[in-house]
Amino acid sequence: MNRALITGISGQDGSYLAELLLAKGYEVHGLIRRASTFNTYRIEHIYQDPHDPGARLFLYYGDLANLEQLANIIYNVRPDEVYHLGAQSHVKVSFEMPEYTGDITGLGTARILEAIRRSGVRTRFYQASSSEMFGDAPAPQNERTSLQPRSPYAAAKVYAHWITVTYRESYGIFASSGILFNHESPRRGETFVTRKITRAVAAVLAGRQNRLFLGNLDAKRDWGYAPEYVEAIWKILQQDRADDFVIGTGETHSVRDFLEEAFAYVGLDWREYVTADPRYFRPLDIPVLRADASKANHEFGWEPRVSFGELVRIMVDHDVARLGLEPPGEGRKVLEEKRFGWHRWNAQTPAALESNLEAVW
Ligand code: NAP
Ligand code: G4F
Repeated sequence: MNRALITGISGQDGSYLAELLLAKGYEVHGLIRRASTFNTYRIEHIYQDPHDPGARLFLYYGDLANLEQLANIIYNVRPDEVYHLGAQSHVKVSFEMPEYTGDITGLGTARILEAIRRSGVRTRFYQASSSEMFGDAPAPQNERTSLQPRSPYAAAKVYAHWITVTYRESYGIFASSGILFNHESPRRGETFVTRKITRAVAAVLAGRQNRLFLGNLDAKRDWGYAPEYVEAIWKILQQDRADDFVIGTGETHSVRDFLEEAFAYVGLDWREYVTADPRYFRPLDIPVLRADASKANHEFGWEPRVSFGELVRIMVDHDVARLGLEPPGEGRKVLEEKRFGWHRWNAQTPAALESNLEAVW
């Protein structure tokens, strides 16, 4: 039985990856942070009592700020694969907390790699690199594009990316990076723009909200469907040699396009609800991200199956259903028809356990 350790298992990608690996027969170990409130709602539906002799999911308290603790976990678990997804992942927040972001998102990777090296455990390592690292570099961006970070988050990810390459080349560790473009889902954090919009669409329909405050509507992003991206993450660690891969759809859309698609899907006009708010603009933003994922396609046949319009419908359907209303249903149909196997509509985040906090970023 393969054994994997996932940092960031309570996040969007970590929760999908844990589901995928359990479906593949892995034993899955995950790092979670101690909090005074529940922060494990995304993995509640796959939780297993560790006393159960058949249990294959185990959770450990830990923090990316603490090398000794990470080294102990890696030494004791002795994973075959480490998926390092944990990070302070919000770009706007990184402008408010640059030092913390550098510590967790940047140095956190160095700590895990050093824990692997010191423990002497032979394991494959995955680094969650980001298209945000490309910054101003012209689109489409691929593995050879120069890195021109434009946020403290991006600068931290560039450090993490290069320290991964350094450990691969210095110590022969099988260390690979996935340079992933934006990927979204009903499990996306509520303060990222796509989820903020789809939650607002649902709240407007339910009569709970009549204003949506947003920042830069001109920014263009390459948005894909998160479960397909965790399939790519797994494939990256199954290659014969460690390497770096860009993952994205190759299409780009503006925040305005996303608004148009999401509100029109339920028969609303976004212009009647959206107001610009300076607090959501960043000191610097990236104008356009668009992936050239031809290397991943060539090396292991990865290609996205869910289109931009389908992604929007999946997310709106989920958020509408979450408020107890009947969704239009096209998104649900997409998931039923495309048959991911390991991931079905009814395995979405349990609505009742979701955070009720309003988006603040
Ligand atoms: P996410 O939902 O924000 O999840 C981040 C995870 O990291 C959460 O489980 C979080 O725990 C954990 N974490 C944060 N600080 C930590 C700390 N100090 N110690 C231990 N764990 C900590 O992010 P995601 O969207 O799943 O993304 C996964 C990774 O891919 C991140 O590294 C992100 O930067 C990167 N990435 C994401 C995208 C994207 O579009 N989603 C694109 C490119 C790269 P809590 O639940 O307790 O907060
Ligand atoms: O949804 P966002 O916050 O995602 P962003 O900044 O692109 O970062 C995400 O993708 C990266 C990959 O490229 C990841 F590495 C990172 O961890 C994260 O997952 O913002 C998208 C765009 C930005 O241009 C932002 O300025 O939407 C614009 N935007 C406009 N109004 C807003 C808002 N973003 C947020 N979060 N909130 C707004 O009200």
